[in-house]
Amino acid sequence: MDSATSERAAVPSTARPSLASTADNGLKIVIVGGFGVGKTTMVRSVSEIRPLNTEETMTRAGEGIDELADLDGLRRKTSTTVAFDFGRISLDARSVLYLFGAPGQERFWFLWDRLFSGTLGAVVLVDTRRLADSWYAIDRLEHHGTPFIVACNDFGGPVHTEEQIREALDISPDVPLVECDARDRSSSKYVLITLVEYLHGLSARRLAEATGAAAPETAVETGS
Ligand SMILES: Nc1nc2c(ncn2[C@@H]2O[C@H](COP(=O)(O)OP(=O)(O)OP(=O)(O)O)[C@@H](O)[C@H]2O)c(=O)[nH]1
Ligand SMILES: [Mg+2]
Repeated sequence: MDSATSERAAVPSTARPSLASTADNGLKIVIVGGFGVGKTTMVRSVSEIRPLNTEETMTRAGEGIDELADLDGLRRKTSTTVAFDFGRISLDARSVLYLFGAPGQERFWFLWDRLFSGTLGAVVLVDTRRLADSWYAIDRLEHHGTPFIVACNDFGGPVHTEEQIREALDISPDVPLVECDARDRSSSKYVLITLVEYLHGLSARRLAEATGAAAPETAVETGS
């Protein structure tokens, strides 16, 4: 692999805000999902540092996914993630998310289990035209006991009801399900905030169960 650096960085390379000294709450978040659902796009759109991407030109090893080239949004896709994407976003003065975008092609799935190590939560990015492509991601997250939310990326596909999507993905009613446009920073940020609030709620509930106390309401500040 000759380059691990994004050629299409979300921010100019000169704009690299240093981490606030008050940031003492670092959370590792993984963005997973099937081939070409927009994982790299989401890391790029939301990262406040120039994201690390490990994109390589798709080769014959991509055979078997060629039929996807007819789908809107994937026609011009010529590269694929071969290791992972990395980015960072500060949610508030204390909370920083370290974002890892997983590779989507099946031949790189062996990397996922390593990527999940130390992960507090995950976003399962979904193209609603290809819901079954997300099954493996959900299966692995459940295997690892990693909490996740589902974000339906807007490829202009057929509109499904929330119930239809939940049923197709076989996810519990507790798992947040949101819509997004991975190309849009504020939309991607909303997805991440939804995940962090979900994680806060889960840990508050676990603490309350352990101590017998009522779980407090939790919310994350949303600076732009
Ligand atoms: N229409 C539309 N296109 C999108 C959206 N998000 C991403 N795309 C396009 O979809 C294609 C695939 O996006 P990627 O970010 O490379 O997807 P990926 O999940 O990282 O792909 P792999 O790493 O190869 O699995 C790109 O051409 C994007 O420009 C979206 O919300 N809407
Ligand atoms: Mg990618």
